[in-house]
Amino acid sequence: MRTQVGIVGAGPAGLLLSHLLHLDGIDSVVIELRSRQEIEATIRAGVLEQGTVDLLNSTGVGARMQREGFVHHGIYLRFGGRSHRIDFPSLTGGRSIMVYAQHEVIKDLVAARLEAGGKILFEVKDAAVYDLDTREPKVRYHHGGKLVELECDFIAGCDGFHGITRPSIPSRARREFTRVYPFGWFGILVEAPSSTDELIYAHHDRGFALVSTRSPQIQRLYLQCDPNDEVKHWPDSRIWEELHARLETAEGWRLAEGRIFQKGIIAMRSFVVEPMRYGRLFLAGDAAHIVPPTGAKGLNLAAADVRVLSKALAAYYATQDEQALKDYSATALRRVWRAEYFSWWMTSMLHRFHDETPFHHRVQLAELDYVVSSRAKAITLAENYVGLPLA
Ligand code: RFL
Ligand code: PHB
Repeated sequence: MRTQVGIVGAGPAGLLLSHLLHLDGIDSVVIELRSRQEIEATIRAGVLEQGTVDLLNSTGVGARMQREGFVHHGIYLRFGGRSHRIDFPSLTGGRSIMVYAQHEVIKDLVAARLEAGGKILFEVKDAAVYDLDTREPKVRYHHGGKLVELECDFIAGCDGFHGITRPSIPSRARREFTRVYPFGWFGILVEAPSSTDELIYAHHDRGFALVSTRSPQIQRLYLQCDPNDEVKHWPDSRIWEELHARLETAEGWRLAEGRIFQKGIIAMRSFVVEPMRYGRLFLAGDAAHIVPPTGAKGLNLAAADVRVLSKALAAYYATQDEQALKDYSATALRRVWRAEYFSWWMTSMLHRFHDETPFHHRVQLAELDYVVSSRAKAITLAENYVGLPLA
């Protein structure tokens, strides 16, 4: 079997890359470990930057998001028992964000690819990539009981943080940067009316809490927890007690409770590999970098990577000029490191650290106070949250 671009992983990075390449007349095959049903049901991100929204709209896969997603014009920072709104449009020249779940984006991209005759192979086993430093890189895998070799011009490693493409780069040819945080997030989905019109990021003595949403009927809530804790230690009553304590305000705000139908614990890390290329293998999305979810940047970075990569591949096929491909890693990494910085900053400002001194706690509160009272500092938060320009 042969294709122009072999794509490992049908997450947002792999599917969007395949879609963008198709619009430029470039053939690709996507191979995915999991079933279609599974990838379309995995609960992850919820916030799309303006640039991601614009990209989905301008490439014809935004119609359902426009109908069913929710545009938010700000967020609340809550600390010291009070809420403070950060207004995005007035701080960023009119930009906003969209609340639309990642698995809905996945459904839209899978449908668009299959409708256009695109090839996505689900439930592929034992994927491995070979001959990366030659002009004929290959992907080998088992599919439907058969061993398949896929010959490619290029391979895109879009297989997430635990995938096989990044480790296929010889260790002497990559450098990795890691920070593991001493806490995790306990995330729940709840059947309840929303308690707020916009997301609430709360700093509290007992730890961070976040109120997000999926729809007027379904709410998404998180609270800072021990990363090694287990879901079984968190009966519903304990979750509500903790959320109420961390979110209550002097103004008497109340969190609406409801039936909790999903619980999970998420580890928090910052990670980058450099460069994002080895020979004819290009890494994109979580395969190349991870951010803690506090800045809502992971999915958006994946979209930004594949936009740069698809343009570089299109330039190569149009003119045989490899310059944009040579620049891919440096171009993508510049944006990646800025998002790494923002996510690290938001995480550091809002969470309780186990080795924190009372001094550190006061400094966090002073920084939050500065963010909500200085236009300059508020712009720093707002322009990063709505997303830096894609170019
Ligand atoms: P993904 O989504 O992990 O997809 C990788 C795909 O590759 C497949 N795969 C393989 N396929 C074939 N062979 C192999 N050997 C394979 N190994 C793996 C996997 O099955 C999978 O389908 O990576 P991608 O495409 O780079 O996308 C990245 C995003 O998923 C991620 O950054 C975001 O979910 C992060 N994130 C958020 N990002 C945002 O922009 N806004 C948010 O609000 C936001 N909230 C979040 C988040 C991530 C979270 N979790 C669970 C980590 C909230 C949470 C709770
Ligand atoms: C979510 O809705 O899942 C979500 C929102 C904002 C974040 C992280 C996750 O910063």
